[in-house]
Amino acid sequence: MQALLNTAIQAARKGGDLAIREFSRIDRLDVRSKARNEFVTQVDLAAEQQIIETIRRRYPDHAFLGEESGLSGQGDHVWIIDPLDGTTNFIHGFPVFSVSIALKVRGTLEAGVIYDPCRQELFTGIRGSGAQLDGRRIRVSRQVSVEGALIGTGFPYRSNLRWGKPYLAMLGSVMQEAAGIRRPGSAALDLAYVAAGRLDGFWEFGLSTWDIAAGALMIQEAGGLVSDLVPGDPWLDSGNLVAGTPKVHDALLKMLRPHLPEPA
Ligand code: 2AM
Ligand code: CA
Repeated sequence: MQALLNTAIQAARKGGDLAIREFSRIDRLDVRSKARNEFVTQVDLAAEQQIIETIRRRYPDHAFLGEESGLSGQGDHVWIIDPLDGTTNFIHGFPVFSVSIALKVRGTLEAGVIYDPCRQELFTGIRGSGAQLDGRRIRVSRQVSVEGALIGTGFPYRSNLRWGKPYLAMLGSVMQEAAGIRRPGSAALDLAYVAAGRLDGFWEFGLSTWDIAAGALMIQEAGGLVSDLVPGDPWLDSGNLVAGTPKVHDALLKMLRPHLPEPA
């Protein structure tokens, strides 16, 4: 598994380096222009192609599920790739974004890499072997309650706006207890921060598999918990998830679920 992870690390660094090179040019484009959106779409695509090529050269039989290119190939090994998580930040020149790569083998998440090219921080995890930041073991924080905790989240957007009302009620509840709430804009990086103990908990609706696969594995390997925000709605497919240290996870779940709408 370490050899597979090393290839993913190489690919993530390449993708991240490409993004950061282009990031320095984005300031020169008008923030509202269509050209800017097209430019970012091209960066996403180019980064994803570079990541896939790097892995495919080493593992030609593996399959890929990329945010940009969808599913290609088939087999036991599937690489789940978000080449640029935090696109809205990137478009606006806001330096919080990441590359996320996870490996599923016969349906089980086995390894993950999240690379933050702005800070050059590399988060990794292998099932059964723990999680690391730049090669050093990381663990979730020792926080035991939402009171005093720093909680990460993301707001529902467009197709997830149906969660808008319950989400605002949840935000109200968490605001009353937590030391602070952060909404940085790259879900993959938020999850890596939970694994590293920088955030004590996290919740969001409507994420995609490529946003969360690598980070969720890291949290589990760092001693934390990840689970379904909506009962019976598996988090890896629905993207509705709660995560945190074991106690913060449980407390968050208890605080958030009462605000969910009644099932139809
Ligand atoms: P993205 O940057 O790759 O799109 C932020 O709430 C998280 O939601 C990010 O991980 C972001 O990933 C994801 N997301 C997906 N679609 C989005 C959208 N239309 N607007 C904002 N965030 C989106
Ligand atoms: Ca994403």
